[in-house]
Amino acid sequence: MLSRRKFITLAAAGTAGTILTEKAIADSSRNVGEQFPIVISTWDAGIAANRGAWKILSTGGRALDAVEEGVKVTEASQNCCVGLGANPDRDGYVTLDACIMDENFNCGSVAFLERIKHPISVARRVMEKTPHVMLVGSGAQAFAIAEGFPLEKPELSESAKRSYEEWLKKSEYKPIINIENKGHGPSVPVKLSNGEWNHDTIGMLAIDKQGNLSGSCTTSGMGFKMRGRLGDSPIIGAGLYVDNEVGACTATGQGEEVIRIAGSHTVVEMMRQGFSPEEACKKAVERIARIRASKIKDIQVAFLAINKKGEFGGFALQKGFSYAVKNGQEEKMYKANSLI
Ligand code: SD4
Repeated sequence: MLSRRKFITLAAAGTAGTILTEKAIADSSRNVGEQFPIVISTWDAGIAANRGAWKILSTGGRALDAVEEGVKVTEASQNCCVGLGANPDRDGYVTLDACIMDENFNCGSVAFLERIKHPISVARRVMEKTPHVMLVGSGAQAFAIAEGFPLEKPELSESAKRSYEEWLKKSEYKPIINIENKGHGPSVPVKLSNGEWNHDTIGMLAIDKQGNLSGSCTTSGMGFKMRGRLGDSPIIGAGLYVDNEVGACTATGQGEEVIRIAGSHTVVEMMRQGFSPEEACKKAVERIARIRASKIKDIQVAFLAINKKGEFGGFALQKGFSYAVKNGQEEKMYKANSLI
């Protein structure tokens, strides 16, 4: 977090802008150790992912490590929507996108990555070991292999195989609104053996004991997408954004709509202006609804945000978006409000 001394230095240099007042510093200091650490993540799979992150956060670890370990739980779950167990593109290949961002504007991203189990960890290596932010496709895969990540077999999971076969019957190429309990991506929603319905992204935001923020986002993208298609999830500013002086945001839903308004960055800027996390998410959803007015019945987008004080909130275009929260006091699913 911004220390009092650093704030005063920045203010004297005229670079702190209107971000934090003395009162805000006092407020956020009070929250350290009481409300922090905290981790929040999108959809029902967030509960298990948050527990993965909590192992690090509860022992005083860094938010960056927590958001990596947390979403690795989801990536490793063969029954889920994220990682190599997820639905393939329309040519039958699973292609994965992920990004990660820390409290110092360091960020890394991979996209169109095949046969690597933990794209989030490759994204972190891009951030830490290259001068770049983003690697894609065969270049990202070659980098992952050089970094020691095993190349997995090009096999679909049992559930992905079933839904792909079902999808092939009609080969309908149309994004489906993602609503938990109704499914997303496949034309036919697939109920998983653990009782959950599929969707295909997890975004996670955490604040550690020290009050520092980080975020991660990982996805297989929209099920049965066109080969080579990227959504918002690996794009810093769209699927994820972190500003340690203000807050963080992650997005889910139809990535094309999120990219159009640089969604997560927009939400963070709204929080900078003083809106609460939920209000900021709502503003971004309203912007999409306004510019895509003729299409909104066919679109789902949702944002999840947290501010520097640890206040959190989400908002979606359509009903059905939920998110998981874990801190010292609670472990809980929240249903987000929606515009429609
Ligand atoms: C994408 N935003 O690739 C992702 C999809 C998603 O739940 O969030 N699905 O556009």
